[in-house]
Amino acid sequence: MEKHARIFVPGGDTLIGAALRRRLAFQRFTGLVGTPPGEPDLCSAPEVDDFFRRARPEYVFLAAGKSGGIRANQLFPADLMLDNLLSECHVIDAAHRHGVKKLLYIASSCSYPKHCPQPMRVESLMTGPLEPTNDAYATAKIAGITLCQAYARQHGANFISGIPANAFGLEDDFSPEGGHVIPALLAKIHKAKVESLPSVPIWGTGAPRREFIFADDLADACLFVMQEYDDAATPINLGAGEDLSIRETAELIREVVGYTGELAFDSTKPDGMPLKSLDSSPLIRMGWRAQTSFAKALLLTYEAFQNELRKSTQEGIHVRAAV
Ligand code: GFB
Repeated sequence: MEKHARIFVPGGDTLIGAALRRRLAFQRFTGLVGTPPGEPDLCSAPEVDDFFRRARPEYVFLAAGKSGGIRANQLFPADLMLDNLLSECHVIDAAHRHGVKKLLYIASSCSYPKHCPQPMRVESLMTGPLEPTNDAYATAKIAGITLCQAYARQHGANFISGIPANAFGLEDDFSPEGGHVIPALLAKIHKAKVESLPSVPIWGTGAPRREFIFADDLADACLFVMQEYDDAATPINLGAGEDLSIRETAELIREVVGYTGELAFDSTKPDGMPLKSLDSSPLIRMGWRAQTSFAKALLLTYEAFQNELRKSTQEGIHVRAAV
């Protein structure tokens, strides 16, 4: 991928899309096209087609598609599934018709069956029922993987797929209801600390295990596979190898925030997939390594949350003053 190549990151404002744009800029790729707010409406086929005709991207990192934590997936399965299906179909088809050299589709670890041998290998995809709390979204992500494979088979398109571990990071969704576990707990535990609450509710039993990857490391892995991996028939896992229980995760977050209250596990709330650790040995064998320790990534994410809180409080003050 040449430094001046025309690169498009659909979903440029998502957690992963923003990290990708930051990583591309850091590595001095100067040819980004369609960056927000200039990104086309990915749910509109004519807008996507017109954009590809005008901008003629050569490489596409497909990070688009609404996502959310376990609660968001329970509340809005249709919204999440439709947004991901429409955006991936429009972008993948336009990429083929407008001669994109290579496309990387970013899927999700929930694409694996609920009960899957651990660590999860791509051979296990579609070998069993999905986790019910996110089966709609997961089906859309599996459809994206399969559509890339179909374009590769039918048209010889160099469209590869990456399956990331649970990503978190600077541009995360910190909303307690919609966010994934790390941003949601950072926000909840921070609030408990500020308001001196005696305890914080943690959903589920704390027993499920998750493999996490810092979004900036995931972005680096995406650039790596875009340049080094060409097996369009076989998705590649994008993991950093850190797998810990939700209880351990919550305890680490409590430490980062400096909260001294209790963590109250609420087993009436869903656990989701019991285990979600990835076998990323193909990526590791190719020489990629994550650069950010989990502790450092948690700290950076917490700082980003606090900065966002300060900004929204100032805006709040500003808005009140303007009224
Ligand atoms: O990150 P999370 O929402 O998504 O939940 P999944 C991970 C685990 O953390 C679950 C527990 O066992 C939750 O019950 N948890 C505890 C919490 N407290 C909280 C909390 O306050 N908020 C949240 N969100 N979780 C998602 C899929 O599954 O993984 C998405 O639903 C996507 O579709 C994503 O695939 C990568 O890891 O369970």
